[in-house]
Formats: sequence, structure tokens, C-alpha cells
Amino acid sequence: MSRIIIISNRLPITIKKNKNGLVFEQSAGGLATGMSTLQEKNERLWIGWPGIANEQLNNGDKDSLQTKMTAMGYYPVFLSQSQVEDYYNGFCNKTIWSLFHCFTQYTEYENQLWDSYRRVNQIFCQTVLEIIKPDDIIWIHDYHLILLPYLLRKRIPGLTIGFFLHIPFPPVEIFRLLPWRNEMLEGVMGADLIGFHTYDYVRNFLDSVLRLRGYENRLGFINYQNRIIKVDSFPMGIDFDRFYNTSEQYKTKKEIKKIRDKVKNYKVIISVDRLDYTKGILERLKAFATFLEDNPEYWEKVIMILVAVPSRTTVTQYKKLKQQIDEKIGYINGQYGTLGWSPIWYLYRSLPFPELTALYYISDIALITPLKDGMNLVAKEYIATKKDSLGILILSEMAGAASEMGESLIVNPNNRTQISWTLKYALNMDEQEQQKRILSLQKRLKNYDVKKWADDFKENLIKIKDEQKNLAAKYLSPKNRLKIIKDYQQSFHRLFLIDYDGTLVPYHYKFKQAAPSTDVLGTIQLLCQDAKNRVVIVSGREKNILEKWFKDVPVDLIAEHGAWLKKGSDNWKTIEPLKKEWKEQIRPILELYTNRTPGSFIQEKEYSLVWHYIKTEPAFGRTRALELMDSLTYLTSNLDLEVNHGGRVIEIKAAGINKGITAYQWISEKKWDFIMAIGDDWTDEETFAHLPAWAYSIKVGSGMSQSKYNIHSSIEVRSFLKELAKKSSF
Ligand code: GDG
Repeated sequence: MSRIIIISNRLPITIKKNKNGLVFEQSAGGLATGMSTLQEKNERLWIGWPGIANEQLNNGDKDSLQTKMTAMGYYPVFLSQSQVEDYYNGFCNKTIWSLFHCFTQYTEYENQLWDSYRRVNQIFCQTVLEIIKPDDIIWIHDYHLILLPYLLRKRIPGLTIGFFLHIPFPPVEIFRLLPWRNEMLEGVMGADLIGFHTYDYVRNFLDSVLRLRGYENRLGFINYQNRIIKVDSFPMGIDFDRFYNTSEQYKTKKEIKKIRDKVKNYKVIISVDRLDYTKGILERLKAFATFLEDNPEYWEKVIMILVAVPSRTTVTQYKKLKQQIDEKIGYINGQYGTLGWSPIWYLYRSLPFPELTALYYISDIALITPLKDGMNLVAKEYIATKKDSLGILILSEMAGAASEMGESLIVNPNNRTQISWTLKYALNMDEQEQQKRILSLQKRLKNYDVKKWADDFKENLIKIKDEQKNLAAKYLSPKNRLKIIKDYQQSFHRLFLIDYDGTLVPYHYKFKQAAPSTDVLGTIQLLCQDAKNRVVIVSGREKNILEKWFKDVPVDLIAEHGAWLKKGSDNWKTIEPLKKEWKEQIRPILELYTNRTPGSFIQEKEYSLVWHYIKTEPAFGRTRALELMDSLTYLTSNLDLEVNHGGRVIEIKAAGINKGITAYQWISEKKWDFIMAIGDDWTDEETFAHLPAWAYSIKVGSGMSQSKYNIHSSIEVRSFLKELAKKSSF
């Protein structure tokens, strides 16, 4: 069984040094729980910084630390004080954190910080290489280590690497501001599986990969350097049972009683976050002030308990924000408070777990309104503690959690009026309604808890690795080439079904009206010299072009993806009388999209219409194409048409025609003893699907296919066909 290696900036354990030596403090965060579940099935090791700088450790400390930690399943990465400063406080928090949360005004672009980030990622890489084995499963966490997948891949190409980003991935317009954006994308694309909390972040990432690096994806799969990468969303869950059962724990019960005595009959609104500008604390306070202003009847009836956990306290932005929050709270309490009542109870510290969950349990409302948040676990934890108490979650639409928690009251964190009346609405919500919402949310949180999340990610990682292996195994090896050549030599009736664009010539020729080169024609000519060979060019091109290009070689032709066929010197014909009246209905919609999409154009074939967007700005073209697909699905629902989207084209044609059906005219013609079909895209899959099981099918490129083999390029196709032709015995 492979080991799981977790790598994160910080270990879930902190080392401190006092006069008695090194002290270990274990932290029980959600991630640690998720990771512990993996341990039940695989041996697990966690690599990260233990939270103490090199300067505080002598060599003896380091050795004893390493020994003790290894016994606990941890392995330390040692960093100096200045590295922590420039890499963590610097590049991680002043560059990536702010930019990825779309706070461009706070983002710093300093070469020195970037150099440190690169250097620390290299240190992580070296440390990881000290202890990993090639069959380990590596799971890298978060924005601190974006370059690590690539660095490890370079050293051990076959390694299984997963990467999960815990914060949002910004839209490409924001991401592209980063001077080191390409290095960052290539860094993360060293992974086999890349995970995000929500589909929005997946889409943003795929957009950046397309627009900045030029790689297309198909349903989240990217073909990158002869490797398939999967990009998907895995919304992180919480340790549901721990929160659900907390109110029955002795310590929590004690806290519940204590807090209830203190809050008396007040309605309690809870607000819990790290003190961070992304969390919208200041905006929340302003919204609460609006609520108090608009609803004096709630004075002396409602309190907000605001827990702000100190975070990144040395960074200027955070210091400034702390001061602004302190002032705002002072202002609100001064403005609305009375002798016996302060509207805001402020705790600037981290609370022990029983106290935190007791607060969740007793509070009537959780007001969680980040301006931008990868997920926000507090929202999930709040709902989970409601075993036998009630409460309402008011949640910002900018939190990743909002996409899964539709039963909460969703608000815009900048809209004070909306938050004010949502508070009022929540304060008046009847118990039955609250119960209904809680139960429905809890069901989902229980189903996809942090353990399920971790397992799901790991299983997907193993699956994509297996797919890669299957694909690698399908590459036409020298041994398989010899086998095919032998079969070729021993056969008498051979059929070749060969696609043109992307197969005989490189894919980009598709957009030129370039005639086949002498090498292409020479290759086909060579094959045709052997009377035992029957060669069919199976293309999406128009029939007249194909006929012109191949007039000097004795091949058969299939044009327009199977709409037309031509055997020897016969005339062109269709398999069945095809309809084309539908074109009049569909053309106007294509024209509309062409006008709205600069660079796109319509190609009219006899039995199909094609909308091309190869010359359009990639992401824009894709968005338009998806819209067009939507409209076409609706429009063609009662016409007997087939709409296909692929390779930056949308093709509409009469249903029931494809390369495979037409190719079958040849396949079924006689008893062949050798059949080979070669193609590069989805239209050729139809040909592969119509072949007998023993035939040879070859896909050009590294995409997934039902073909028996894959081959790298059209150059390799031509060289293999020539090699075969030369083995003919006349
Ligand atoms: C990042 C992303 C993403 C808070 N106060 C106390 C306390 N906490 C615990 C909560 C919760 C955790 O801290 C905070 O998690 P969040 O998800 O809310 O936010 P970030 O720290 O910003 O986390 C975020 C997350 O990573 C996971 O991927 O959801 O979007 O920004 O678990 O319970 N714990 C204790 N006392 C406190 O006072 N004991």
C-alpha cells in the first residue's frame, strides 16, 4: 500500500522553546482531522514547517526534533527567520493572499519576495526528496507551495502529485497582473490532480491556463506535456460529528451554561473570523450599525459577540485594520449603548474549542459576511453544532460555502441595507422554518464531511494516475510496431482508414487551405502501390477539395464527416438522401453569433454548417460557443440534427451521419485480414467504434480515446505508414 505524504506550509503541531527545552503543541484543525482519516487506510507522513525559526534551534535541537517528530508522523522543514519573513509574511501574504482574494490595492510585486518564495519552495522540494519513495502519493496544500508540484515532477517524473488550493483562484483579469503568473501556472500544473473548493475557481483557473498558456481543457482534463491533468472542485467539509456532538461534552455544557447566564435574554448574533481584511469585519460592523439605526426597537434586546482571532499581526494592513475595527466597535458601543447594555461584545483572541462551540450553540444568528473567502468553515461549523438548538446562518455570497449552503440567508457583504433587513427577517423567523433549514443543511454537511472530502480527493488522484498509466501503456511501442508490421506482412486484404487534419498533417493545417505536401502524398502513394492495400481518406473537409488534392493517388474518399463518399472512379454519393432544408433555420442564429464574436466565421458544407472560433480570443470564443451550444440544443430539439462541439468548432449536421457509419461501407465490404484506422479527434472515435475488435486503431496525441494505441504526432504517423509500405512484398 502506498504511503500518503501531506505537505503544507505549517505542520499541525507547533514547537516552542522554553527553559526546559522544546515543547510540542498539537493543533486539532479541520485539515488535520481530514488527513487523519487517510491514515486509516495508508501509512501517512506530514511534511511542513514546525513554526520555529532556525535561529532558535541548535544542531542538537534539530536532531532531537527530527527524531521525535518522525515518531509522530511529522517531518520538519527548517526555515530561517528571514525566509519566514520574506516568503510567508512577504510573498504569501502580501502578494498571493491579497491578489487571489482580488484585493489588488494591497498587492505588492517585489522581486525579493518572489525570490524568497521560489527558494523556500525549493527547500521544501529538497526536504521532501530526502524521504519520499517513487510510489508515494503526494498531497500538497495551498498557496504557499504552488511551485512545489513542478519542482517535484522535474526530479521524479512518475510521481503521483495532488494539489489543493484552500483560497479562491481569481478571474484571469486579476491573476494576469502577477509578473510571475506563468511560473505559478506551470508550477501547479506539475500536479496530476488540481483541486479547488468551488466550480467558480475551477473555471477561473482553466481560463487562465487557456488564455495565458494556451492549453484547452475538455471537462476539466488538460493534455499537458504528454500527461493528462484533472482539475476539479472538492468543497472541503468539516469534522461534522465533533461539532454535532459538542453540546453533550462536559466542558462545552459548562460553557453553554456560563454564557447563557451572561447573555440573559438578549438575542445573540455571533461573528467569528481571523482578523483579516478579506473577512469583511469592518463592513459587517457598519451593517450592524445600520441595523441598530433602522430598528431602535431592538436596542437592549440584541447583542453581537464578535470574535476576532489575531492573525498576521506584523503585516501593516492587518495592524491598520485592527485599529479601524477597535475604533468602529468603540463608536457603535458609544453611540447606541446604554448603562446596562453594549451592543457589541468584542473578544480579540482565539477561544478554546468548548467555548467557541458553546457560542455557536447558544447564538440565534451567525453573521458571516466575508468580502471574499475560499470556503469559510465557520459557517459550516455553526450549523453543525445545532443538534438541539436553533439558529439562522446569514452568509455572504462571496464565500465558497454559499454555493453549497443555499438554505442559509445569502447576502451581499457590501449591501448594508440588505444585511440590516436580513437581520430583522432572521430575528423574526419562526422555529419550524429554522429547523427545516438546519436539518437540510446538516444532511449535506454530514454526507460530505472532511473525511469524505479527503477520501474523495485521494481516490480521484489515484484514478487520474491510473488513466495516465493506461494512456502511457497505449503508446505505440517498438514491440507493438513490430507486431503490426508482422501482421501486415502476413495479410492479403488490407484496409486503411486515415483521417487528414491532425493525422496526416498537423492540426493547425485545418485552418489553412494548404494542399498536402509531397511527403504526405508520397506516403499515401507508397501505401497504394501494393495492390493488397485499400486506402480511404476519412475527412471532415469538403468533397471538392479532397478530390482535387488526392486526384493523383488511387485512394477512396469520405468527405464532410461521412456525408459523402467516393469509391475509386465512381461519382460522389451519399449513404441515404440527406436533408438540408434545416440549414435555413439554423444559419441566422450562426450569423448572429458571428456578428457578436469578432474573428469567428461560418463554413457552409453541403450537409452541415460549421461555426469556427479558432481566430477568436480563446476564453471569449469559448464563452460564446457555450452560449451558442445552449441555443442550438433548444433550437434543434425537434429537428433531426446532431450538434457537435470540439476543436474550436461547432458543427451542425443531419443526425445519423458520421465517419464511422460511412467507413462501415468499406469495413463490411469484404473479409479483410488487416484493418488500420488512424485519427486525432472525436469524429474519428466514430470510426474506431465501428471497427472489429481485432483491428488496429491509433489515436494521434495524448487525449483519451477508445483506440488501441496512441502515437505522438502526424510526423510519426507518416513515418510508420512508410515503414509499413516498405514491408510490402510484391
Ligand atoms: C482558509 C481559507 C477555507 C476560528 N476562531 C477560532 C477558531 N477558529 C477556527 C474555526 C475554523 C477555522 O478557524 C477558520 O476557518 P475558515 O475556513 O473560516 O477560514 P481561514 O482560516 O481563512 O481558512 C478558507 C479554509 O482555509 C479551509 O480550506 O475555508 O476560505 O481562507 O475551523 O473553527 N478555533 C478556535 N478558537 C477560535 O477562536 N479553537
